[in-house]
Amino acid sequence: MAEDIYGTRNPGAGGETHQTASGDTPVLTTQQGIPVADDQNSLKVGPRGPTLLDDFHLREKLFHFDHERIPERVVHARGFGVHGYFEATESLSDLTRADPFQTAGQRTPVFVRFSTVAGAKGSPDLPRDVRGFAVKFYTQEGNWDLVGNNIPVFFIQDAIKFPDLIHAAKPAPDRGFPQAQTAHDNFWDFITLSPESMHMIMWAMSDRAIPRSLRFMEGFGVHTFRFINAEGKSSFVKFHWKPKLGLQSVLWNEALKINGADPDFHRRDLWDAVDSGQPPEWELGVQVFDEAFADEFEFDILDPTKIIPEERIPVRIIGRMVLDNNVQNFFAETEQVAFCTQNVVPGIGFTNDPLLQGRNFSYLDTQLKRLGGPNFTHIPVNAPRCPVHNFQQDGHMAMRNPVGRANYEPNSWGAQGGPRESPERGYPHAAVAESGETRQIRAETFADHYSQARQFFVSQTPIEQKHMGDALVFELSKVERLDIRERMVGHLRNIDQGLAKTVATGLGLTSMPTALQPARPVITDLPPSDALSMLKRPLPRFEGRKFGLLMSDGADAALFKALTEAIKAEGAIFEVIAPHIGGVTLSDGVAQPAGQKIDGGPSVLYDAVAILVSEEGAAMLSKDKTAKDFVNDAFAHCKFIAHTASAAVLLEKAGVAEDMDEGFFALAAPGDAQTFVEACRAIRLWAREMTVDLDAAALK
Ligand code: HDE
Repeated sequence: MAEDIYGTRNPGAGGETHQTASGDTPVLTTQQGIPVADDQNSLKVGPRGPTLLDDFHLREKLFHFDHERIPERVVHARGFGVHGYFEATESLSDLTRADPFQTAGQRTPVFVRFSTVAGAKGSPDLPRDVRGFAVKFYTQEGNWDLVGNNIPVFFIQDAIKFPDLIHAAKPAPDRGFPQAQTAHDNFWDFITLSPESMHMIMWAMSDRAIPRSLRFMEGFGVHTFRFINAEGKSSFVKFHWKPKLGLQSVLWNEALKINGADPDFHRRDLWDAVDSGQPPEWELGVQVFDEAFADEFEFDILDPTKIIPEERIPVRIIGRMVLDNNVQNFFAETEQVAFCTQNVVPGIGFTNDPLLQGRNFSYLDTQLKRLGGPNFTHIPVNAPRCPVHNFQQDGHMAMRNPVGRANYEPNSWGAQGGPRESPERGYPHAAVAESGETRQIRAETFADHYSQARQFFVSQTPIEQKHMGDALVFELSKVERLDIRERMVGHLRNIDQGLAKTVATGLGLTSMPTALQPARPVITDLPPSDALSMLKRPLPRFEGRKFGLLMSDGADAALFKALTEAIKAEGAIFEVIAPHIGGVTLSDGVAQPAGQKIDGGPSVLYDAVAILVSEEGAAMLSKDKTAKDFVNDAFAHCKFIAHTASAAVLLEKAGVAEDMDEGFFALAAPGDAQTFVEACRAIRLWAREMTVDLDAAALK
C-alpha cells in the first residue's frame, strides 16, 4: 500500500492522530471501561481486508452514536438552559407555605430553559414567535416548575385545541415547510377561525415576539394559580418575571438578517453574558387577589386569553432570580430537562383554567416519550435536591430503587419498613367546592375575544403600533388565500379601525372586509395600560447592550480609549469589527485585536455602532459592500451611529450623511464618547423609521 499520508496506519507507527495516554491524560476506554489501543482503525483481516465482528470497540462506538438522538420536544424544541438561584426578598408566609417564599434572603436553586415554540431543534433563534420561559425551582419540598412564556396570554382557551393550533403553526404535512414561522396559510386559517386567539395575536404581532435578547424579556406564568398558606387559606396568584436590564426587541428586518448572520444569536448572547460574569437578573412579581376581585373583574380569571392589568392589581415584587451558571453539557441539562406543570409544591395550587388542566396531563406524558421511561426524575437536572423516598421501583434506567425488604405500604416491618405519609407536611390540595353537570362546553364568561386585544393595541406607542401593523401585513402577505387575509381584517375591525385600515391598505385590498360578528359586544373604553408597552418604560442605562466598533488601521487611539471606557462605565460591552480578523493597529502603534472580520460582523449583531477609521481606512472600506451594508443597515434600523470625521467617505458611499438626523454623533474629542453612549439609552431613534420605510408613508 502507498505511504500512509494521513499518518493513521498503526498504533506506534508514528501516525500524527495517535495521541497516546501519558502522565495525567486518562486512558480512552469503552463504555465497559476496557482500555482502547487503537481509535483510528477498525479490526481487519489484512490492511485491505474485511472488518471483523470481533471489534467490539467499533461496534459499541457505532451503536452508541446511532442512538444519540432523543425525540425533540413536539413544541419548544429549540431552547437554551442556564442555572441560577431565586432569592426571596420578603416572607410571604401569610399567603403561602411554598418553601422558596418563607424567609427574606432565602435562596432556592433554579434551572431555566428559554425556547421558541414552533421551530425544530435546529431552527434559528429569531423567528417571530412566542418565547418559552420555564423555571424549575429545586425547593426543599420538591421541584416546582413554573412553565411560562414571555407573553401573558395564550392563543386558545381549552387544551383540546392545542394539537390543532400547533399543527396549524408547524410545517404543512404534505410539503414539510415553512419552518419556524407563522407567515403561512394554515396558521392564519386556524387563527382567523378561532376568535379567542385575537388577544394573543396582538402580542405575537408586537415586538415582544422578536426579542433582542432572552435577557431583555418579561416572563409570565399565564394561568391563574393558587397560593395556599399553612392554615389552608387559598388566594389567587399570577406570576410575572421582570428583567432588570429592561425590555428590548429588534426590528423585523434585523431579525431576518440576524437569523442568517448568527442563527444562535440568543443563546450566544446568554452564554456570553453568564460566562463573562454579567449574570442576567429578573424580579419575580405576583398579582394576588381573592374571590371578591374575581367576581367583580369583567373577565374570567380562569380564561388564559385574558390578563389582569397591572393598573388594576399592582405587581408586588417578592424576589429576584439570578442566572449565573452555564450548563456543563447541553444535552444532559438543556435537552433532558423535563418540565411538568403538575410539579407544584405545598403552598402552590392549580385553578380550573382548562388549559392548565390539560397541560397537567400533557407534560408528564410527553416526558415518557422523550426520555424513554418513567425514571427521568433520576437524571441529575430533573432530580429533586431534597430527600426522595417512595416505593416506586424498576423501569428503564432505574438509578434509585427502594432499599430493604419492603416495597409496599402499609407494612409491618417497623423501622425498616420505609417511608410513611405525613398529613402535616404532605401536599395539601386546595379545598374547593365543585358542582355542575358533566358537559363539553365553553363558559359564557370566556366569550369576549376582542376587548383586551383592543386594550393591548391602544396601550402601545405609535411606533409600536406601526410595528404591529407591519407584522400583520408581512404575515398576511405570505398567506396565499385572499379569503383568509380578508377574514383577518374582518377581525381587526373589532379591535381597532385604524389598524384594520392600515392592514387592508398594506395588503392592497380593494374594499374593506365586513367586520366579523363578535360573540360579546366589544368593550371599547378599557383604559390603556402603560405596562403593556415596552417603549413606555425607558431604560435607565444601556447596560448589557453591545456596541459594534467598525475600525481600520490608524484609528484614533485616544478616541478609541474614551469610547471603550464610556461603554464599560455604562455596563455595556463592545466588539471590534475590522477588515481582517487579525485586528488593527491604532494611531499610537498599539495593536487592537478584532472580534469579527467585517464579513462576519454585520451591524444587526449590535445595539449601536461607532465607525472609528483613518482616512485611508475609510477609503478602503467605502469600496467594500459589507462595510457599506454595515453603515446602511445601522441607519435603516434606527441605530445611533458615532463616527470620526475621517469616516465621511464611508458614510457617503453608504448613502447616509451625519446631518440627516440627530442619530449621528461626531467623535472629535474624547468627551464626545459619553454623550453618544448616553443617547443610546433611547434604544433607537424611532423617528428615523418614518423616513426609511415605504409603509410609513401610508400612515401619514
Ligand atoms: Fe406547553 N408543552 N402546552 N405551553 N410549553 C410543552 O412539554 C402543552 C402552553 C411551554 O423548556 C411540551 O416537555 C399543551 C402554555 C413551555 O422544556 C408539551 C398546552 C404555555 C414549554 C406541551 C400547552 C406553555 C412547553 C412539549 C395547551 C405558557 C417548554 C415538551 C393545553 C404558559 C418547556 C414538553 C421546556 C412544552 C403541551 C400550552 C409553555 C407537549 C397540551 C399556555 C415554556 O407537553
